Amino acid sequence: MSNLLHVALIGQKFMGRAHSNAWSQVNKFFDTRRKAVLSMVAARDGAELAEFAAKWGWSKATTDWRDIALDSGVDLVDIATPNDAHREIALAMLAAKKHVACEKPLAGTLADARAMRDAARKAKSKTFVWFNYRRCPAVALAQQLVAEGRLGRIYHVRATYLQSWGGPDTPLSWRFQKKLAGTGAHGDLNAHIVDMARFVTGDEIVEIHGAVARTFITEREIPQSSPRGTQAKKGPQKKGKSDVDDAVLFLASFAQGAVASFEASRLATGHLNGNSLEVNGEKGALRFDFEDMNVLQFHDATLGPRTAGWRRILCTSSAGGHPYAAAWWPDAHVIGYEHGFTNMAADILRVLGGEKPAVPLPDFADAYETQRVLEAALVSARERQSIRLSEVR
Ligand code: NAI
Ligand code: SOE
Repeated sequence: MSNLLHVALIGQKFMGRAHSNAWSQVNKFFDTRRKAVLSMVAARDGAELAEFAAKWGWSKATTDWRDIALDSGVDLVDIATPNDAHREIALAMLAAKKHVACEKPLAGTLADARAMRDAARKAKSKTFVWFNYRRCPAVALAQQLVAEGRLGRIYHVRATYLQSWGGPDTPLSWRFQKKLAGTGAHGDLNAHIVDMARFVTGDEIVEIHGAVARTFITEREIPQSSPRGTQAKKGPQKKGKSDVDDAVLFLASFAQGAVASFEASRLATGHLNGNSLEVNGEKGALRFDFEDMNVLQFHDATLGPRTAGWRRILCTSSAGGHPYAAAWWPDAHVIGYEHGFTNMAADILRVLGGEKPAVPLPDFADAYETQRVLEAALVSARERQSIRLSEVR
């Protein structure tokens, strides 16, 4: 096995930039056995692609992702395209014997996600899913503390992912179209908090007790395409159907008895990227809020009422063994959004180099379990009844 991992990326916009940054930073901060090489990038926007490749250091660029499947030099394919494209690309890359790291949600639909899980089962190569919030040191520490039994029996999981960018003035994009995205806030945001809740508790959701899915805004302006460098013409704008949920809320039970609530919204005025999780157990409680992402709050109930209380742990101490802290800066020199992706790239390199990741990585089988929970919540909302996960295969 070569100590180099040749990476190809598909998609060059939001996640394309985040992943390019991760792959280009990872060898500088982490001493992994295997090193990333930025080999090829593919995306639809041919006019911007050469500039993007040069800026981020990708050696080759193509507007046809199939070129990557044909390139025997590529070891790992990183999929950062809209959800509807995940399945076709992942299946082609697994067939071409590439490792695959796919963006979340695994797919827009359960059927696509199942096909991806099944293909990964048969493949010799490895799969990964970019549930990046697992790799915030505070979330990784939460997972470790629960696994060590510091919370004891878990009673409650309370998770919300609140944003407000999806108001009526936001134009139509793939994110609002069912055929491209699958769902709206649900697959986009609940996917993250369901993954985080499963990851931190190490437990599985077995029943959805009830759910509500709401589309508040049913049509949006179609953005007018304009030649590069010119303004789009003003005038009456055409509207298109916005047919995904803007918010989905649901209640659930975990196998070991904990009860849980999940809420995702793109219309939660006052919240920009409020991804938060609280877990309450018999011996203590934990809470995380991405808008203060370096901090894990821990309440150690075993201390007794005299000294127990919420403790604010700044998860930046390498001496304290905080996950990923040793790779970055001295204590309290905090990290940001992009570091979660670099931490994930490091763990992918570790796994593919025969080393242990800092904390477990989700693969297609794992992400399929999250997708089943999402599907069960949608069925529960549609049928106005509780759904056992065993009914969703
Ligand atoms: P975007 O719209 O900003 O970029 C999509 C890119 O995919 C564009 O470069 C486009 O040219 C390319 N593309 C689309 N269809 C393609 C095809 N058939 N072949 C090749 N390239 C194609 O989308 P964004 O926000 O980057 O989202 C991409 C994926 O990442 C989605 O699955 C989304 O859910 C996920 N995502 C995950 C985040 C996270 O926190 N982990 C954050 C944002 C997005
Ligand atoms: C938009 O809602 C978005 O970019 C999601 O797509 C991401 O997954 C989330 O992490 C941040 O918000």
